[in-house]
Amino acid sequence: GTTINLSDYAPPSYLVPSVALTFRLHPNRTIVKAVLDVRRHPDTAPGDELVFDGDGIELVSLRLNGAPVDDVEITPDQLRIAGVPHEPFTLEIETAIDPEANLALSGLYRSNGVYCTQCEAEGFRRITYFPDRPDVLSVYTVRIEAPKADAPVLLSNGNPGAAGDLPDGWHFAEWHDPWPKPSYLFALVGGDIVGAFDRFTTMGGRDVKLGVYVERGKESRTGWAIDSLKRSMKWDEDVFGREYDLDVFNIVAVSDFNMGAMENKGLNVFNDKYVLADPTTATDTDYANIETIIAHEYFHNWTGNRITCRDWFQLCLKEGLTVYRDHEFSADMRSRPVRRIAEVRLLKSAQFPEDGGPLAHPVRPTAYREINNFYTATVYEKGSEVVRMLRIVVGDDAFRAGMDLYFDRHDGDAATIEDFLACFEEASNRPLTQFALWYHQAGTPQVTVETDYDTAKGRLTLTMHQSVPATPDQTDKEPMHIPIAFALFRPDGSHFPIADQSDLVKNGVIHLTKRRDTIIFDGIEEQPVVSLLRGFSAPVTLDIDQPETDRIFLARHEDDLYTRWQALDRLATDTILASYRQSNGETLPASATSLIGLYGEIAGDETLDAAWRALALTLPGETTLGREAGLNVDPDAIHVARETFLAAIAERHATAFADLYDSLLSDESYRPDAPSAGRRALELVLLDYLTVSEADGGRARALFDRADNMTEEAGALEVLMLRQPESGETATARAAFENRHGDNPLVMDKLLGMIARIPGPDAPGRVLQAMTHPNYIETNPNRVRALVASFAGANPSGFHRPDGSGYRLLADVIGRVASQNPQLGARLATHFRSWKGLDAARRDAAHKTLSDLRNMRDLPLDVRDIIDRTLS
Ligand code: HT7
Ligand code: ZN
Repeated sequence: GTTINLSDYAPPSYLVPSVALTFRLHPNRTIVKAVLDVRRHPDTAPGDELVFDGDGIELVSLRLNGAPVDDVEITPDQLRIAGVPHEPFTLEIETAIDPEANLALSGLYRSNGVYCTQCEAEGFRRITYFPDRPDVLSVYTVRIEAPKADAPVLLSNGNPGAAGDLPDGWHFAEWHDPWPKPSYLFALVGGDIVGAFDRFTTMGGRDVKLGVYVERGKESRTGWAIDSLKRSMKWDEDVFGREYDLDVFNIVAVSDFNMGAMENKGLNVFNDKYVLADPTTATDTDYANIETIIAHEYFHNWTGNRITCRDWFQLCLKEGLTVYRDHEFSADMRSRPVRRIAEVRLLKSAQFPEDGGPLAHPVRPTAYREINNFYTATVYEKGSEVVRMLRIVVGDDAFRAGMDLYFDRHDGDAATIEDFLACFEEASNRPLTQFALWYHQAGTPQVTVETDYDTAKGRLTLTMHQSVPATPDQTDKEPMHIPIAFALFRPDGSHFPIADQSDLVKNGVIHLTKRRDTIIFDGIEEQPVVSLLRGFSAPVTLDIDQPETDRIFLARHEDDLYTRWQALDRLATDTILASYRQSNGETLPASATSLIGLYGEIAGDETLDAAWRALALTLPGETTLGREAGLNVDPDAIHVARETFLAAIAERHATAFADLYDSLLSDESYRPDAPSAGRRALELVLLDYLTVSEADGGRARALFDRADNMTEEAGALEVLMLRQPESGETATARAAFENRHGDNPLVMDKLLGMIARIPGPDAPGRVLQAMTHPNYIETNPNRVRALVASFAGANPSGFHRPDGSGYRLLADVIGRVASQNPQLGARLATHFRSWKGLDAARRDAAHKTLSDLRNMRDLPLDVRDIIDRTLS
């Protein structure tokens, strides 16, 4: 495949101001008639040849201004017409496509008998020939025809128009979207689906009809999605002043989907995992995910749809910004520190390893071979962190003014990161040239800090140094603008007041802009405890020379709860890694004692939010520990080290944890709100500790039996499965679970995930065994992700077997999946990304498997691109 470079960007030669599409739906031969109003771009000088994108479609007929076209060339990925007029003209293109055979889930496909589309990034060209790029914006009018029995519901973007019956049991529906949009936002749905409806009145008084459509029989599980949607619409008005702009807003849940959801204008299409919820089938985590993803897609209506991207290099313009917006929404709906902890955990477990490995790329990349491989944690999660930092750098007021300016100035545009940043430069009246490096330089910056306190002078000196590691194609890095929020604590837990120091220290933030800098604080009359990177103010790794007692102090007294968690997490990480280094994880360092005591204090502190306590008691994950362990990592020893520490906490606090656990059990009926979810989270974390030292898993079994909701039912089963995979209690509970939920694939996915996460040498065998289960269907991405991605991504000791069996298993699945669904295959292949950090045996095994994969014939470009970069 060829490489696409940002530097080669040129505006499109032809524009398509309006499109009329007619679909005659058929499972194997859907006919698409496109009538395009085409004109030359006013600022370019195209030749007389018109070149449109296409992918795997059959051209049935072609007319230009009503006449057949002679001089046309069709290649596998293009339609070329020579000698087109200079004046505006009409193209009528008729194509035929096979939705049933479309297992790539891109373009028009069928999911459980429901016709649906997925056009981002380059799926529209699988429907008709078109300039399938985000800077070509068109007004769409759509007519859908289908047999009424197969597809009683026919949906597309925008507002509904005429609808009615046709001969032979067919019917039609028309839709018109007045807002010009790029082709990637086009959507169509047709099927025997059922809608649940509600209304929302916008701040400007527009009455909007809301619909959530699901497969027949699932309509009782739509309530939470609608509730989340209404809260999202209100929040975007209140916080960003953004109002909805159509008469209807529809969401459709489908069961086969490559990602979480898609923000098509007025017609969001969702993976049903992120719509369907009721207390007996969805966990608290499912409820929280649905809330945030519904919000995310809704927020795209302004950040993505009204203002779209000029080209795919600008993907973070809509994704990073929209993730930032959904983070803020969730923080307002729930507990801000608890949400922040979840965000940082995800960033560190998914984005940091990406940024530190062979797949590293800037938030705004400059080259790609396959754009689908750039929907990454870096573009999304780090992209969101960059917006968060931007707000710190310009301040709250200028941030809001900059956003207002952006919405105002670029409404209707296909914009760039430069356009976005210019709005904040103007609103804050300061240059953001150095700040912009966050978009351009890959790699996680490292900040090291030396502290010096002079008692006689009452002076604290911080010497800070930053460096950005080399990443693929970027060796020499410039120093970045790193905002480091901080506080200086007195021994009694109060703060030393901090005066601003021009641009260096402002509002409790150190702005590190040089490679090395020294910051002096005077008037500090006693030795302070320094708290840095409060709220995780920048996505960096921080290394500070700080005594253990100061770290414990922060884990006990930091009054920002996110930052208190961060201090605790750091202590736990250092303790586990010390044990790993000193004894392969068999014994704990002496310093562990006071930290172990602290876990007891925190667990029992009723003044703290239960959700926060649950996170505080959750030890750092093995993936993050492995990354922090450096090179030549042995994931088995990491697993042992974490378990050793966990068991020591469990043993020390056995009685207190048991009493607390008993006090948390509740007879109230299930509610999905944050406080009740927090109570359950704490209960389940404690259950895990208590089960470590139990012989029979009786407590978990008892919770499993009494549970009236999926959070406790699946939580108890997971404790049993992971702690006692071979016990009789586990077998009985698992059989009961399958019996109860065997007909619900989304619930069975939870079981597949548990099987995949059982640690240790037997993991590959167990996963292979689970693949023979009738529920495991390899054309459905949710099934594959639940089993195989959980195994490769969330079970380091099970996946990284030194004999290579885990790698071969993954490679075999990739081989099978890739030919049907290249995007899914490529995503699975990213689980090899950290292979260079492993010990020699594992490295050799991974290298061999990757080389074999690369040699596979007919490997699609998506997968080849990942493998090539991973090996380089
Ligand atoms: N903007 C959406 C991205 C997406 C996607 C990309 C490639 C292939 C399939 C896809 N489905 C959805 C999702 C979002 O970020 O909101
Ligand atoms: Zn998005």
